[in-house]
Amino acid sequence: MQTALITGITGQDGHHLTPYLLDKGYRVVGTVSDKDSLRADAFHSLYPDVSLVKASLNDFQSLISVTEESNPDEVYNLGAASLVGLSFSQPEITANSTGLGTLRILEALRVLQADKVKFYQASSSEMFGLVHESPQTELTPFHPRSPYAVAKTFAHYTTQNYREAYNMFACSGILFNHEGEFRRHEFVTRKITSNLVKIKLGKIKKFSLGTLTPSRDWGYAGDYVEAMWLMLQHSNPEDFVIATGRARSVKDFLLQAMKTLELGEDIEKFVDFDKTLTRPTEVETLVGDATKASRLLGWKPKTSFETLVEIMIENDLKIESRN
Ligand code: GDR
Repeated sequence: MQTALITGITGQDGHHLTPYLLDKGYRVVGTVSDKDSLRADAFHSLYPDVSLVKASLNDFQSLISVTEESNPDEVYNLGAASLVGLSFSQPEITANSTGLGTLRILEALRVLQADKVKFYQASSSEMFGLVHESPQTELTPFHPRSPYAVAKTFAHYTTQNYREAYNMFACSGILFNHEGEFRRHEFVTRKITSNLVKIKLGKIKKFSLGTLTPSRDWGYAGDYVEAMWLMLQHSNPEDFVIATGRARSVKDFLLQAMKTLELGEDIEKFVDFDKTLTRPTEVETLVGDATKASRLLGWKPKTSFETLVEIMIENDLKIESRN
């Protein structure tokens, strides 16, 4: 039986990757931090077969212990301080867990001479930032625009360096925005779907957003975790862009969600704008070219933009109708 160790398992991607790996017959071990006990309990009730172990990307010793004890075949480093906007007010916390955290877990694997372990790093399209070309590929230069993106870029290059210096099977998936029913409410897509559902049910009248103009390449998280696994089954450790190839603005997402809920097209009726929700340096448009993943891994996104919005709305309708 293969063992997978997942850092940050209680996050969105952990919720999708865990059942995917359990279905394939893996033993799954996940790290949770001390502060996460509520999320850990909720996760445990969904997946009682998963072992949850206390460990932190900020604590090298805990990473040594969890790696030694779980003896994994594959490590998925999904843990990070993942809120881009928040990273501007918490740059050091972000650099520590998102950047140095990756270094610590790679170093734990190196020190333990776990050189047969395959390592997946959750890299981010945010690294492209102020884009040098469109669409972005594995060869597009990085130009990070937030403390979060700077930390992810450090982690990306660290993964590449451990691959080259120590011959480790270490690779990065450069994932563009991926959303779904497990998305946290702080991210714009979930903020939109959950608040529009509350409006539909008569619980609130309006909500606030920062800006409608940025565009993102939005896919479904359930499709993207398959790409993570495929990367670790590939013959060589390489980096891959994972994206749908289509950019839509925050406004497009909002209008699609309003359409799904039959709320019309009058945005101002439901949305206020709040400057404090904007970022000092914004990333205007990201759109990825996943040709390499399609060619070498046979990976393609399966879920359309419209279906993604529907999945999120239906999930929020279920939750909000219960409360
Ligand atoms: P992002 O996701 O920064 O792309 O990073 P987010 O949903 O936070 O923002 C997307 C775009 O929407 C704009 N926006 C707002 N964002 C939030 N959160 N709240 C608002 O009120 C709001 N109004 C407008 C943002 O400015 C931005 O342009 C996500 C995360 O999952 C990262 O961890 C991951 O690495 C990348 O995607 C790929």
